[in-house]
Amino acid sequence: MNTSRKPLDPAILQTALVDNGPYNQLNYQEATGSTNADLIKAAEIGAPDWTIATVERQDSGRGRLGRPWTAPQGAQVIFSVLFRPGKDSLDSLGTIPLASGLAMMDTLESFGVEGAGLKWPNDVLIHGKKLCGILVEAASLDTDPAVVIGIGTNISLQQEELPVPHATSLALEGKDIDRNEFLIRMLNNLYGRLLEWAGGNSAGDSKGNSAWLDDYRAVCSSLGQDVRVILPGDRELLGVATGIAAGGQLIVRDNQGTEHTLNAGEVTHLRLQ
Ligand code: BT5
Repeated sequence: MNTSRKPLDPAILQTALVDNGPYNQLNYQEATGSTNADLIKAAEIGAPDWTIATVERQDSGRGRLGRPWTAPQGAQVIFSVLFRPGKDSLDSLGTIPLASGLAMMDTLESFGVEGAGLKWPNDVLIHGKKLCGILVEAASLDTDPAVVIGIGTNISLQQEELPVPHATSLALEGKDIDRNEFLIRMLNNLYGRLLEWAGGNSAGDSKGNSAWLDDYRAVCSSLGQDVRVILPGDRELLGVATGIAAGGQLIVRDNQGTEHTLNAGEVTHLRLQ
C-alpha cells in the first residue's frame, strides 16, 4: 500500500482535535456516502457544535449543484464540520465558504505548498488545477442556524486516478504529506478562521470589512484576472475581477466599464496563472 494511504489514526485525531483541541466530537468511519449528508442528519437530531466527520472513502461524495466528488479510498483527506454560528449570523452565512477556503490556504502555506491560489469563491487551484473542493450547506436556517462545511483535498492521487483532467493532488505537486497531520492542521486553521469570521461579523468597520477578509483578498487569485462568469440563469459576463466586496461578493468590471457585484456565479480565469 502507498504509505500515505495508510488509514487515518482516530486516536491521534481524537487527542489532538478533541481532548487537547477545540472540537467537541470526532466521528471516524472507514466509508460513508457523504460526510456532509451524515452531519446534516446528525445536526437534525442535536449533534453538538464543532462535530467532525471524517472517512477514508465516500461513495456518493457531492459537489455543488448535484455534481459528484470522487477519489480512491485513502487518497484524500475528507471531512465535514458542523458549525452553529449563532442566531445573529444569518446575513453573513454567505462568507463562510470564503473563510473556509482561506483556512485551506493557511494550511497549504504551512506545508510549504507553492503556487496555490483561491479562485472565487473557494476553489483552491495550483497552477490552474483543482486541488480541493469545499461545499458549505445549511443544515438548518431557523433560530439556531447550523451549517456543515465539507472539504475534500487530493493528497496522493496519481495522474491516472484523477477524476477530471483539470484536477491535481499534493503528490503530483511534489508534496508527500501525512494525512493525520494535514487534517489536524486544517481543522485547527478552520476553527481559527471561523472564530475570526464570527468576530468580524460584529467587529468589522462600518462597511462590514474585517481583517480575515483582507487576508482572503491577499490570496484570491481571481483578483486582477480576466474572467468569464456564468451567472445564475446561464447568462455570461466577461470582464476583469477588480475586488471583493465587504459581503464577500466578487466585483467584475465588464468591457463597457460597468461594475457588477456578484453573489454567485461560476468563474473561469481566462489566463492561466
Ligand atoms: C466542489 O464542488 O468542489 C465541492 C466538493 C466538496 C467535497 C466535500 S468532501 C467532504 C464533503 N462531503 C461531501 O459529500 N462533499 C464534501 P464543485 O465545485 O461543484 O466541483 C465538482 C466538480 O469537481 C466535479 O463535477 C468534477 O468536475 C470535479 N471533481 C470531482 N472530484 C474531484 C477531485 N477529487 N478533484 C478535483 N476535481 C474533482
